[in-house]
Amino acid sequence: MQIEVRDAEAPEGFTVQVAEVAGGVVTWSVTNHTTGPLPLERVRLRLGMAASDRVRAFLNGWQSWSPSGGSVIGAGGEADPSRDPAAPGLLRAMFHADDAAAPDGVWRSELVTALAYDAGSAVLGFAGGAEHDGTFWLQPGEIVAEAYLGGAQFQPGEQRALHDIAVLPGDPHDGLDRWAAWAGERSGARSAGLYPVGWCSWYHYFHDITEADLRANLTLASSGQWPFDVFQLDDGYQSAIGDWLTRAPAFPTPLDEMAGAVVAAGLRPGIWIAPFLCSPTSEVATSHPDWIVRRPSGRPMIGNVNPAWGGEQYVLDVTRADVQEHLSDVARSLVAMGWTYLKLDFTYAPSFRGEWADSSLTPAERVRAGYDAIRAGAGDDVFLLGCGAPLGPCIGAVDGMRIGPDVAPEWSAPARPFGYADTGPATRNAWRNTLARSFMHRRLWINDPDCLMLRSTSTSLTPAQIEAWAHAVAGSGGMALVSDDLALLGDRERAFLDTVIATGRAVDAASIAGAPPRCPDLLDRWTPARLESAAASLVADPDTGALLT
Ligand code: 9PG
Repeated sequence: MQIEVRDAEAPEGFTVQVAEVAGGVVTWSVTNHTTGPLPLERVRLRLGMAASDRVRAFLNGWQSWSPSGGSVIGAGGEADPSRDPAAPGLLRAMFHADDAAAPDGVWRSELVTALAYDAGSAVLGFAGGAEHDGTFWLQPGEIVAEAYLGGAQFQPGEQRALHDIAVLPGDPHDGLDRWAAWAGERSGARSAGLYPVGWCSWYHYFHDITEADLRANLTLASSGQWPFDVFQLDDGYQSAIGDWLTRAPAFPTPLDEMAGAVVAAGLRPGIWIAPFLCSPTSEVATSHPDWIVRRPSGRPMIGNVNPAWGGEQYVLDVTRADVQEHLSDVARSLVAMGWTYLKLDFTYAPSFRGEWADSSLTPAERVRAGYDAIRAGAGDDVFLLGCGAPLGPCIGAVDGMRIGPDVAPEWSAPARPFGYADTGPATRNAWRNTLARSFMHRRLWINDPDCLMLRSTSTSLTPAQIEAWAHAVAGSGGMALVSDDLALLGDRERAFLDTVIATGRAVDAASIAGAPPRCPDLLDRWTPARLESAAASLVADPDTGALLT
């Protein structure tokens, strides 16, 4: 398959240099050639490919929850979700790097893509994403590689190197593995940690978690009955979004004592924070109004709207030195209390368009600055789990990465009036990304497919769906966290968990040894059905969750 560089496209005042096309790697940079400062949204490289009416593609989403799967570029392919006229701009900004709606007849894949058509197949991928995001805009006969800089200010004469782009002809599964190994290496991936097994409070208790629930589960988890290392408290303990060191009334015990109780039970304390968000009524927002970034309109930036948190949530300006210090302090304090596993959620927010203190940074650099501040406070040994996180900017920053939407006690998501249905909490949505992104495991980080759901009551998952999802978690080699009230699980679930973990460990070991799992039907359908590895083989009907082997 021939892919050649046709030409580069840059806005007035900028020039793109394509310095080298060698060994399948395109090296490029961009310069502000004027005598004044200029903002840069994006530059593009047009790559030609042999004409073909129908191209099958792996479309990768931008952040943890962005849907990823196989589609057809051209007639018959499901359109990019940004084309839904009901989809609000906030969701486009939340689920894509470039918040522009896709043009008619154009599809996008972010950071990496795999393509197959009449004349051959290839994988294209950026070397990383810490300096800017990367989007492939795809249509039959043309691939446009876009470096997204989101309006970053360039000084007069300033030149910036852009992330290299690998073009890897040949088998798409081999290509994805080679790309992930290369990008991980180039971006200093932290992918060598232990296989995490544990418990998480979210998917049974959700926001209603109390200290009493947590302690009841800790008692069960510590009784030797369960093979857990990590015991992770999720959303619900905090006094407000943004105030991570003070507690809600349902959590009377101070956080350091709570971590101590987890350690005393022989487990590693984990805790959830959404470090870049804050509630308008939080202590952090009311005592530091200048820390909140403004939208171009001058109003405070809204990073998420969640009724359970009291509605709109603001975004901290992670480009300010004092905010970075605050983020480091929060992480340092939690670690000093004993919480050595931090789940960092809703971390897409610094990529939103706004009046950031340092206007020279790209959206990707802002996200990374936030993560780097947390790492600086947490230290090198703490396990950082990215969630709601842009993939590219986080390679090298996180130890674990959520690679899909939330599981739920149901298989399919209810329809939503505002589009992006495939991002909603539903086990089927988690399944899609877990299979489609399995090649990233142990190359870019440790994959977090999201939690196992083992209970047979307080759920509308059928026994077959519970089993299919557990096999997907195991077959991906990714993290294995249980998220049920442990009192609801009996000997059968306990024995099943043992087999799931044994398989998961074997798949993980094979991934480390160089043979990660593969999704053979990745390019054939939007929601794949198959996952294969040296240690496990899985086929299920993704519409029903019924296992087929
Ligand atoms: C806690 C949860 C859990 C879960 C995370 C994340 O689009 N949304 O509004 C949206 C809300 C919640 C959500 C994902 C998306 O879940 O993935 O594991 O930690 O937050 O609130």
